[in-house]
Amino acid sequence: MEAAGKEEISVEDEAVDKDSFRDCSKIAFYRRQKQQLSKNSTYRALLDSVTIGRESTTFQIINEATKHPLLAEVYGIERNIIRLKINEETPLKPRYEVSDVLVGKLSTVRLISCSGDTESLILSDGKGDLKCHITANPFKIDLVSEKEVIMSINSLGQLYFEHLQIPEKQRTTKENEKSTSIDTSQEDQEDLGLWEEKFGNFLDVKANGPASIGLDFSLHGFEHVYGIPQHAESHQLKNTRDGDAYRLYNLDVYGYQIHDKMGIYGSVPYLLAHKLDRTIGIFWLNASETLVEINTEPAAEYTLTQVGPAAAKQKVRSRTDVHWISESGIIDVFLLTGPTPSDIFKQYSCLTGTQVMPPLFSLGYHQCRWNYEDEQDVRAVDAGFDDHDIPYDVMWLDIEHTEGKRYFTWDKKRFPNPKRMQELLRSKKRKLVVISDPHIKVDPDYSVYTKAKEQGFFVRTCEGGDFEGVCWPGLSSYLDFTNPKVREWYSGLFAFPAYQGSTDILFIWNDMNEPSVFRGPEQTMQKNAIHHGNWEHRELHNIYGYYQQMATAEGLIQRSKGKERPFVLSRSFFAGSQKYGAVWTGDNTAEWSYLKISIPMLLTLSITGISFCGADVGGFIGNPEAELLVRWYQAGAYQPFFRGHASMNTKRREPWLFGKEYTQLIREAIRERYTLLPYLYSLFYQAHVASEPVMRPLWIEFPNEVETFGIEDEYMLGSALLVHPVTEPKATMVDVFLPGSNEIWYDPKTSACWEGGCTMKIPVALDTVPVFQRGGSVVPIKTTVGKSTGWMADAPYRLRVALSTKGSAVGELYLDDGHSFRYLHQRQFLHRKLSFCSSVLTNSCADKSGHFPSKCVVEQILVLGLRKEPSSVATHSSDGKAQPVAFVYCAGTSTLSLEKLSLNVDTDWEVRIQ
Ligand code: NBV
Repeated sequence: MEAAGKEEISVEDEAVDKDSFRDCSKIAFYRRQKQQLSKNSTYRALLDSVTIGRESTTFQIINEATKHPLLAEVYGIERNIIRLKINEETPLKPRYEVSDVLVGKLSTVRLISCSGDTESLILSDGKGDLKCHITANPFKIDLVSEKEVIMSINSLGQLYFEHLQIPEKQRTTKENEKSTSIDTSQEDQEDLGLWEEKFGNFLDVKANGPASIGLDFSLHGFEHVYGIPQHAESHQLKNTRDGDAYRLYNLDVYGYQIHDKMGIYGSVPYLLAHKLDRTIGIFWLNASETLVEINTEPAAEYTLTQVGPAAAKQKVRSRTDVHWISESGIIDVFLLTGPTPSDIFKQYSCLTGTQVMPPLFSLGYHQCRWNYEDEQDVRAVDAGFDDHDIPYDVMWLDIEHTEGKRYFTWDKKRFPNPKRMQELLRSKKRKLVVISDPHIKVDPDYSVYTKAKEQGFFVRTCEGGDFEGVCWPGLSSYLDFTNPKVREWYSGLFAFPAYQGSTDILFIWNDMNEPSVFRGPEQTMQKNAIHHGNWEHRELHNIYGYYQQMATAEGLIQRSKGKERPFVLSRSFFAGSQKYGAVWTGDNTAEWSYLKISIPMLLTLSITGISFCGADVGGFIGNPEAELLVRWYQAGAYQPFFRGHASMNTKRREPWLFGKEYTQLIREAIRERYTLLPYLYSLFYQAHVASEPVMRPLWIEFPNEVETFGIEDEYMLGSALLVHPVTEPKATMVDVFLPGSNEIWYDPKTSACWEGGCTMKIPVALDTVPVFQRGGSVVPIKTTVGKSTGWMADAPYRLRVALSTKGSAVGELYLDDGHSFRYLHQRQFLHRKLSFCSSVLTNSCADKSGHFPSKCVVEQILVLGLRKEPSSVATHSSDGKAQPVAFVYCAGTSTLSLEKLSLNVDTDWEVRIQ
């Protein structure tokens, strides 16, 4: 079969066909749970069965109606995390448990019983600040921290567990009597999709029958919940009472609709809740299709029936109920108790890992298009950047670069000499990223196919043959990345001798890894396809793409013999994908509303561990008008992953194609990004070592200000910069909320300043990007930009010191070689603390364990908010030498500027202002 062309999938600019995707009403396990839960069956914990072990406390839970026993395990995990596992006590066969997501062996904390009888049991972590109150009948757990019930589990009685059963056809009469787990009449069996489920022309035959699970969590005092990407939705999660639940099911939804709760490309089953004095999280470790219902009840005051002379009032705290429902697997849930946002980030990353430290080049600008036609085209686009004095770091090649969509090959006509092309890029200190999808063309002459086939490395059908589906190359089989042997083999394909035409400047993009299967149900793989270990695809659907990115990253590390950091962009992802690289928001559209929604989408990814994220600049589908393109570059320049991309049938839109004025505006935006790289790279280091997201919703930085909890049209980049991208056409004014009543904010361009705690009307022209520096911060930037990050290693720094109301500021600078693992293994890095206090700016070492010789100097210092004109300024080196320096003070703007300095970035010094 020939490669699938346009006729296989429409790449026209049309809205997504919602009928090809399921909503909740079409999802059988959802319908079943709704129906069964309404029958009020309860669970009882048998607390006389409790075993308190070193690692966990276990006890039985029994369904009062069916008498089926479940086994609950409660673990205390370091850093105030509770893990609750519930499984069948004796399942017919093992149920799928997600492996390879949790990092290392979790350090458990022994839980001790403080009090208990057959009706209730209190477990404590020994320190006394976290307790689990278990009530036997009906079964419920209250999580108590500092004497406050923060969360109740199963208080709404939505614990649900479908026990594995012997398939009907194989049952004896006796077994038939026993299989009472689902209470249904024969007629609605089909409707409930127990053993078979229809969707359109697709029939899902379920070898294991119904196996779904569910549980409710009531979050007391919480009205603001976030997380569970990926949806093209607002940052703050909405009530699902009157509509569909949030769906977590990785799907290829070309031109997805915005403000929709359907599942798209990736899933992180992790939800955060925040209120004034606490942030908590629920991590539901399950990789099967999952639905999340949310219901928030605001605080209320009720007047009780008048009994005496005065009516009694009763206050009810606000509450958010979260109901998780998964198609299969077990209940394995981690309850993160904060209390601060920063504790929550650490707790989550100690489970799933932190953001991998990216190579510096990958924080530069990426130029992509489906497709750059041939080597000539690549050369011309590359030269275009130089001709127009626009920096960029990475050229991207989409699927057409291959021989008939056979990944790891090159189209010989278009790219006759890939190494020559890479040498050209190398000479410009630039990189190449090429695509490698998980589908492999069925072709006996394609060695990747034949070798994988020979070794049984493809996902199989339930009949036992290799699964074949249609994708870009035509008929294709799909590598089973859940198999460690397949991953190892796939990693080996990136070795230089194996991947002909590749060099060490080539990096990888994993697309279509939901996986996307044309003509498959919901354009993905049948749920009854079979993976390694005989697991059905339904068990692990959401983690398939995660495993491909894992194997790809590993392959890039291996090809460098463990020396170089990889860069892998993946469309699909799961909890923990941050360990392997970057993700993006898929096929967005060139419309203002998509530019706007990119902010909440990226904020949600960022707080669920995935800091390295971005959205296609310009919008993938359709043709952005020049103004939209400019605004998108301006926004993208302040987002973690910055890539321009466009679909195949769109007009060319390289930055210089819209006339001089627009070229200048885009140049400005990209150059601004490059000057900011030292700050951004330092933020990535913090994300890597301290779990702090790079891009942060305002509520993270201002957790005590209710006004910030719902804001999603602006955000913080690190703790120092507030960014409010312009997302409306023809804007002349934007309303910017500057938080913090004790804060002061500066416009670094004009040095104007505002007190925090109010919304400002900021006039904007097309060249305005509303960015504000928070008083009290030092932001290190570069004074000059080069053709790419590679040319800027020695470029001098400018320190932008923005003083707080108290006249102080603090910041940091992290730097290393930008590409290797020497920062990790040999501690070759520089981590400096930059602080301004009592009129002295100090550069000191933030981490003495690191060493990295740098020729770089701080050349300029700008102090914003210095109220008094200095009489003198002098630099003091650590050996006591003082040197006066020239300065310019502007009383009108209260700024002090020092230029032509030459202060080594890697040595201690002070700048004293008198
Ligand atoms: O490989 C082609 C495209 C790619 O450019 C885009 O970024 C991906 O999200 N890919 C999807 C497949 C085709 C989409 C119609």
